[in-house]
Amino acid sequence: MSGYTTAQIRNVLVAGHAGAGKTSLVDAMLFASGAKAHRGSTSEGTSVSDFDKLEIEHQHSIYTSVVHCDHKQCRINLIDCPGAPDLLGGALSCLSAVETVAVVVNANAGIEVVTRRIMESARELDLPRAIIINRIDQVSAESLSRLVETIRQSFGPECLPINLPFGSGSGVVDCLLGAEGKSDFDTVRLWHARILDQIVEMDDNLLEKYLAGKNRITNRCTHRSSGRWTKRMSFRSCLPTQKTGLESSSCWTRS
Ligand SMILES: Nc1nc2c(ncn2[C@@H]2O[C@H](COP(=O)(O)OP(=O)(O)OP(=O)(O)O)[C@@H](O)[C@H]2O)c(=O)[nH]1
Ligand SMILES: [Mg+2]
Repeated sequence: MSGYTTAQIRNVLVAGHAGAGKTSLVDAMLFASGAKAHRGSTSEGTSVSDFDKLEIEHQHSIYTSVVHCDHKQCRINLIDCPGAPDLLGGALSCLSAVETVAVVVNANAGIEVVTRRIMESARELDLPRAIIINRIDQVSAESLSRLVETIRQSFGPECLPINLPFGSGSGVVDCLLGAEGKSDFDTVRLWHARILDQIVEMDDNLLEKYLAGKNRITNRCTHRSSGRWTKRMSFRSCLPTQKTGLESSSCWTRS
């Protein structure tokens, strides 16, 4: 690797319960970023991350693998961990090597044992966490909405979706910078307002503008302040992998 400064490097642990779709997500990210010309598939035995003979045979990750892709002048190192509870040690031992933990949740199964263990351990280390709700094409908008509420009850009401799904999970709409657009559940405006409320709490200048009138806050301000927000908050997201794999919908919470 060359040409990247330390500030341009992101180390992200991709963890979560077995079958949540971590390896598929990593394959989708490698493809969407252009790191791979073809999208790997665990079920077809062509995954970049699950390349071992046993992994291909069992269609589950057994070993932790490190892959990377480049995005917006950053080198992103992705550490894909096995999600079987017996292999949890693989994920836990990587926590000290990353700055962010992406916790993938299977929308079909909801919060599972490994989800909680990883969330707890990452919180103890004060690591920002992103919850990615995956396999959203397999559930109804109602159950997805219920899952978001369960996540907020379990991990804190500060968890807010950054994107919401639309078109029966075929895509997502941005709630961080946009307040318009259609979603399969709830309005984008509602979640955008909640995110904005949290962001302005951390920035006095922005709070002043906010109190003077919401329309005085530009996307540029929101984006700039959201950087500080992400450093002080944990970051959680929902991300459908069946399309590009890089669209995302996210929630945030205090550590
Ligand atoms: N329908 C649908 N299936 C998915 C999605 N993501 C993953 N899958 C399927 O879910 C199964 C499990 O995916 P993996 O990527 O191997 O899951 P994992 O979290 O890496 O599992 P472990 O390695 O065992 O921890 C595979 O059959 C994938 O094809 C998705 O977004 N939609
Ligand atoms: Mg895997």
